[in-house]
Amino acid sequence: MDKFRFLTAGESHGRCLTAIIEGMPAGVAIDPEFINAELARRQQGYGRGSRMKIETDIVEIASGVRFGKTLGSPITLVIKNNDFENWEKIMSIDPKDFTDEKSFTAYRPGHADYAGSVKYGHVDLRNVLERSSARKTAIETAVGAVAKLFLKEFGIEGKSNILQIGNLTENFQAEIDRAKEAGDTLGGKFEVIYENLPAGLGSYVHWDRALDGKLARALMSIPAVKAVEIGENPLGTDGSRYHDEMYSENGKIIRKTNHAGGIEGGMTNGEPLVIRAVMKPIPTMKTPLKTVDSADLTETSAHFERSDVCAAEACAVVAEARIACVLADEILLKFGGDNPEEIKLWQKTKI
Ligand code: EPS
Repeated sequence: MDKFRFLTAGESHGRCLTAIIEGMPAGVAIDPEFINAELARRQQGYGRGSRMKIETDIVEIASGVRFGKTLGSPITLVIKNNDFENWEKIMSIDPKDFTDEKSFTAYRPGHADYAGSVKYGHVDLRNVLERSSARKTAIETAVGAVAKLFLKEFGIEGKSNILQIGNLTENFQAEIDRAKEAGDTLGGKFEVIYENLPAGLGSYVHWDRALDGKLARALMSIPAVKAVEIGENPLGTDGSRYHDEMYSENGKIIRKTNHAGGIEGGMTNGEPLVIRAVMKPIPTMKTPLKTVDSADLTETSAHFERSDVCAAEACAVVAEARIACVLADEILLKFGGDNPEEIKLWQKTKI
């Protein structure tokens, strides 16, 4: 991300989650209620765990916005963790407060615990859990909501749909109830669709400018996402059916299909962007998996505190946010400009 940049910070049970966004032009309308509505969407979905009953994620905008419009300066976002009041001592920055209450050493297979402890030399796996937790996707959703408000200035909007939970393409709730009863978890598949994109975002000239590559990276780095697919699954389809034929109508090029999902040659082609992703089942499980204790290498059961049974609906909202950030960056890369009026000049051209 070259022009729309951001950094996030914050632990799952720390004081707060924070982001600084840099590169947002001036004059973009920012409605905190829209950001909060996106945060609420991320907290919902059938199968979420008890942490969501504690949190009501609300954004505080601490810089970069005045009287409802961006200033062009860095935007600071903060989301308070309500649960921090129960964890203040455990998450203290002061060595005098040391406690091993809430420490754990039984790796959760499938989570970051083992590789994270090897990498950073943490003995207490809590030190890995706190940042590897999907809790950080709350602040990413807030950043994505700011990107969505920027895209809205140009009529670009996104949405998502759940396609599959576990093995099922309908009756998701019964499947989630079954997994919950068994102390198990479920993954899922979802799609994200963005409409009204101009043709020519991304590029074919170099691998790191290809938009499909940037989108895949943005989605694959969401915790638990294991596969990304743009457009229709091309396996088992002849080229004559797969590719979207072109027609001319009233001086405009039109397509009757969109199997390519709006991307050709690493660039948007003006059709809706359709991107699908698969989330694996959450690895923090009530009926724990077999594992090894890092302290003495004895076989034991994996750590369990609390978890979601299925977070695919939340993951889809996070994916919308990540894609919004990539698209905001691409609009700025292609059209530049320091305020929406300058950027909108492209809409007067025939792209
Ligand atoms: C999450 C907050 C976490 C988990 C979940 C996602 O809160 P806690 O660990 O306090 O219950 O509910 O994260 C995971 C299951 C995980 O393994 O990372 C959130 O805000 O989305």
